[in-house]
Amino acid sequence: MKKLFLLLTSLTLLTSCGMGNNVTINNQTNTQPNNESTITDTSDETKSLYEYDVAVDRSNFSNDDLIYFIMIDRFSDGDTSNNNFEDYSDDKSELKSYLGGDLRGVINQLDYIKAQGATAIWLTPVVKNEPYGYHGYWTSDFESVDPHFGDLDTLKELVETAHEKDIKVILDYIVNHTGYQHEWLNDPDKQDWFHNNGTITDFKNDDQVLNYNLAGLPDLNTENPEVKDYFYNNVLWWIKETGVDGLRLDTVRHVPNEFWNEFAYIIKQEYPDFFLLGEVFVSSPSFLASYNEVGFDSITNYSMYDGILETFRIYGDANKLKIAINNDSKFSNRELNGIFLDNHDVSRLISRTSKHGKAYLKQGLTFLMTYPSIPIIYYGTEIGLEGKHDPENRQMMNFEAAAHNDIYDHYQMLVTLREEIKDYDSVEILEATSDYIVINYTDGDKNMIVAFNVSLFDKTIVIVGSYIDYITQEMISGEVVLKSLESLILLEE
Ligand SMILES: [Ca+2]
Ligand SMILES: [Ca+2]
Repeated sequence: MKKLFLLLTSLTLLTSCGMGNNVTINNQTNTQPNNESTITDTSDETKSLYEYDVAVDRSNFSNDDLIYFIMIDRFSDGDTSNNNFEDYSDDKSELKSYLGGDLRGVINQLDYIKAQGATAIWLTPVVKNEPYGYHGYWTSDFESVDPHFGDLDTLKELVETAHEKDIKVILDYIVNHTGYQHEWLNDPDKQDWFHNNGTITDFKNDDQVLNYNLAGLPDLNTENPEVKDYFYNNVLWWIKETGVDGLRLDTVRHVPNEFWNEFAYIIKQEYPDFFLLGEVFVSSPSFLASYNEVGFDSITNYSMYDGILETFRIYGDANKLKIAINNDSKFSNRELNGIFLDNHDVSRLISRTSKHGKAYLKQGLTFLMTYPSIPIIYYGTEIGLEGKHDPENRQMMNFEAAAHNDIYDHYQMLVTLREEIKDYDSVEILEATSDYIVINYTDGDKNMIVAFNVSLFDKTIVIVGSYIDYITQEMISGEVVLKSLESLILLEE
């Protein structure tokens, strides 16, 4: 087990700031999230900064992992008794209502999930939501499981069963906002738990990004020591109760770094190899990389996502993928970043391009499954589930569609390949034009060449050395035709 490394200098810094009496946690009182706070307030919390040795892999994840991302309500309905509530609208014809998926459904499908090469699942928030909060991001109660999805015991059973199958579990956790109608809004004692600044209108304005309402959702005052205490205790309670292995932190850039820094410290102090994946919905690689120093092990790599989008589409430009790969050097641990083709906030890749969606999806999957980071596969992407904007990108999973499905077959080929290439962690771009890109990976001994032609015309590339085409098992050397809209995976003999 790898340990959390704290730089001695940070401890000195804390002491010199008069903060020797910083965070202390009493394990015994963390059994309920609403217990009286046990985290000692500091005199000047906003200045606290715990430094992490970001070069050290300190989590229980590596780039051998693959995360399968599940929107609980849209995956599998394993318990029809929790589908209908009088106080909710469960209209199955309407994508903005609950459609019946639940934790039991996830448990039932763990073997399918495992067959997708998954070593971990990320679940959309399990917490109780207000009406129409099928996605989980409109919290009405931070301390209970949404009854549409099951209960705490079912969640514990899910984690236990997943662990038996060597699948880790990541919960989605929100501290930036509550649902629109949260009861705290009407509590006279909690008026200073919110910023009350109105909705964000300018995403270039840092004050607005941090302190205004995102999409009108009540923005929590995460500088308020009471709010901090609440969430620091709440998160430890969820981890302890459920035994999950990691968290995907929602809307990270809308909450101050000081909050996350302390949040990460408090978790890692008790669970040193716990995995923290930060959702930072920004393209700048430098900005994304800055979050490693805040305390996140892994960042959703939207810089790479942009490179993928601009490459694998009609009239795409493979130079954009080259730029994104080069920008990955800005991260201190690129290999722990989450890379993805799509998710619940963006169009599915297959539906984004005006033509040849299937071909570009296959190429995108090939890139994702060979590049040395952590692939995040959004449920249904492996079968070519379609959908543009929210909520069309959140259709119900179709397990039957895996049969006679060339995208699924392609994906399964990649799952097998990925097992064989776990040590190919070093990346070099051999050639890139707007039409195609040739990437070399090595394990220090042998090479693997992966090439993509994103143009509508065949191209010829030259391979130096002796290789086997992974798909056809043919010997490849010298000039080779890279067919339009196809990829090549070549393993050195
Ligand atoms: Ca159900
Ligand atoms: Ca905020």
